[in-house]
Parts: sequence; C-alpha cells; structure tokens
Amino acid sequence: MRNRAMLLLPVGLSLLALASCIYVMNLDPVASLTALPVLGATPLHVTLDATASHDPDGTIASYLWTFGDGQTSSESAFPFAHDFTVQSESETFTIVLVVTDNQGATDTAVRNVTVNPAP
Ligand SMILES: [Ca+2]
Repeated sequence: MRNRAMLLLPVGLSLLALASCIYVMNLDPVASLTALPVLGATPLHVTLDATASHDPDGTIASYLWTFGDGQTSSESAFPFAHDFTVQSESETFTIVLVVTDNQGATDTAVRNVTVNPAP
C-alpha cells in the first residue's frame, strides 16, 4: 500500500505540472503588415494591410498602428489608407503595427516609408 502511494505521488505531481503548463501556455500572435507604396512624393497615399496577421492558438483582439508622424490608429486588419506628408525635405517614417491576441500577448511588425517633397 505504501509502495503504491510512493509510485502514485510523482505521477500525480507530473500530471498537475502538465495541467498548469497547458493552462498558462499561450502562443504569441504573429504581426504581419504590408505598406504600398513605400516611396513617393508628398502627399503619399499608402495602403496598409495587416490581414496576414494571425494567432496560432486564438484570435487577434486588437491592432495598434503608429505611423511615425505623430498619428496612431486602432483600425482593424482590413486594408485602409494613411497619407504621409512632408514639407521641403525627404523624410522616412517608421510604421509600427502591434497586434495583441485574446490572451494579451503581443507581436510587432515594422515598415519604413520614405516621402519626398513635391517635385
Ligand atoms: Ca495566442
């Protein structure tokens, strides 16, 4: 009887550890963005698309875009456009997309867009 208890204890502890592992396990989402075009004259009308973003074990709960020009957006993944403008000098803007999955994990994708002054 005592031998059986000593055998079952580690098995029980292992199962408990495994269960808690599965409970907290969350695969990170994958952020993916396309920006077109990435080079052009001001005002540059850039189409942004994050539909390739996904979460392997859940869903993407939110999207946060930072355009590098002081503006942000929480648009969904569906394609939308953002206008980039410069004055007299060329400028490169860094677009950052942060996706958050349904369990709070995040991933980031980055693209640069260069805008030249009007010819
Ligand atoms: Ca996940």
